[in-house]
Amino acid sequence: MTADMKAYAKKVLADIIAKDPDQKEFHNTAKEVLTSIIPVLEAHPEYKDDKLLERFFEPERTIIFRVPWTDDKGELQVNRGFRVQMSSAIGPYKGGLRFHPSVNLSILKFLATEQVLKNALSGLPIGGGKGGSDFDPKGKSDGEVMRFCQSFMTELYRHIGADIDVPAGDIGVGGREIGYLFGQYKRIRDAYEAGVLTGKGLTFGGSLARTEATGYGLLYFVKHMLDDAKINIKGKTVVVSGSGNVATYAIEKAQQMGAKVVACSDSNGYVYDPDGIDLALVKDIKEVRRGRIKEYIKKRKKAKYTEGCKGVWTIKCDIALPCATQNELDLESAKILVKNGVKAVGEGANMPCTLDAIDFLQKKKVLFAPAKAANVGGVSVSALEMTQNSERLPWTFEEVDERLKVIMANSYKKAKDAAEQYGVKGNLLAGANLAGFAKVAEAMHAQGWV
Ligand code: NDP
Ligand code: 2IT
Repeated sequence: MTADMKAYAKKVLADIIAKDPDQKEFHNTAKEVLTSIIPVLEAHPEYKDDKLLERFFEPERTIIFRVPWTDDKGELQVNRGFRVQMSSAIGPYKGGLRFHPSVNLSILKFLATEQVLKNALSGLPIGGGKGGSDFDPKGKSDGEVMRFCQSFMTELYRHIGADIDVPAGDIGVGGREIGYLFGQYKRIRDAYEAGVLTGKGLTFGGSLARTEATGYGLLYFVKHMLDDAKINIKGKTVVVSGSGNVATYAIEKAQQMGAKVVACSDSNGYVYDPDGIDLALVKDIKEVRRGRIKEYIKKRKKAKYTEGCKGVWTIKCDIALPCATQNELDLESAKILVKNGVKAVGEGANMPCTLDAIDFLQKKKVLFAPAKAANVGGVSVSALEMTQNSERLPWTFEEVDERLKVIMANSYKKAKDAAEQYGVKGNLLAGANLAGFAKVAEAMHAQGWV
């Protein structure tokens, strides 16, 4: 039986690669998931007849569209827009929009697949999707971003809805972009359908604590993992990559928990501050002025800036939190972290560690918190935002934060228990894949061959 299901998974992976040979990021996700979930297939041989894996890795729908917009000089620009509606097995498609020049179908299929499993782990009724554009918001005026968002929504609106598909933010898409997207959606639909997007401003249906949710949730998860290993986070040295939404609130919660965060970065380079990162300064540079992290050293004399983001992992730390982007922590970086005595790695970004880096960290007994379980806080509070929109009642910050804590505790427990149940004790990545996949597969099986 084992050999049978292994052969089935292997064939599915080979077919995925043969069908779309250029989609490297998607192949990586498929490989990561397929190597973990064999025990679920063995427990359910009927899934093979269902062609469950073939269906799981084939998006229900992929939408690709033209996004023409006018820049401040009056010149026409043309970008490409995407929405990958991966799975509606357990709820409406749910997942962020990414605006970054690197965006392509492979990256979005990888992110959408991760989202399906992550959303299953959230315990909330949300399916999985992801979208975005190769538009680069960097250096664009507010007017240009607004016109881009309006054009993007002029196509996307027909594919989304509170019970259909609910986009939110991701890299390059924050409160400003969601505001512009919502305004255009409302204008086209001529109806106030607040639950169509999440991450909205607090004056028009947004949820308190959504901004903080991913970073805070990551720390709640990491703390459970450390507690189990009898490691106290207080006084520990932390390195965070990125300085965007996830990184900022990971730093904030780590500091509140008594850890010392000594570094953060952006796509140009990283800052090391031996006195601990001044978060108010980071927020002012990144959230208010939309500047570069390099500017940090103008105000903090002991801090040092280094060009290139990979070097951030050469800083000695107890806990490393990659919160920028995929594949940013590779085997070489993992080896340096281990040499420097790292005790735990928690993924805030989606798949920031390469597969060989994860393998190495796990072999060296470094505690490893996988993205799909550890960064589920963001999408979970998005789902709570949908709930508040449906009941037309806003909740307090404390109420949302309390629910977030419960969700993160459950996500940790589900990954841990599934790992134990299926004989891979301590491997939270395998546990997260097993728990997430088991739920989605059960729903797919129950709904027949669709
Ligand atoms: P932001 O756009 O707010 O921040 C992204 C940060 O990462 C910035 O500091 C950016 O630097 C840096 N970055 C982006 N691309 C690269 C790159 N190619 N190389 C190095 N650094 C890079 O995005 P978020 O904080 O929202 O997202 C960060 C990660 O977390 C992503 O992987 C996202 O998918 C994931 N995530 C986000 C959630 C959310 O709720 N927002 C939820 C769960 C996961 P620069 O300023 O130079 O662009
Ligand atoms: O990767 C993610 O989970 C997100 N970008 C958040 C998605 C959401 O719908 O809030």
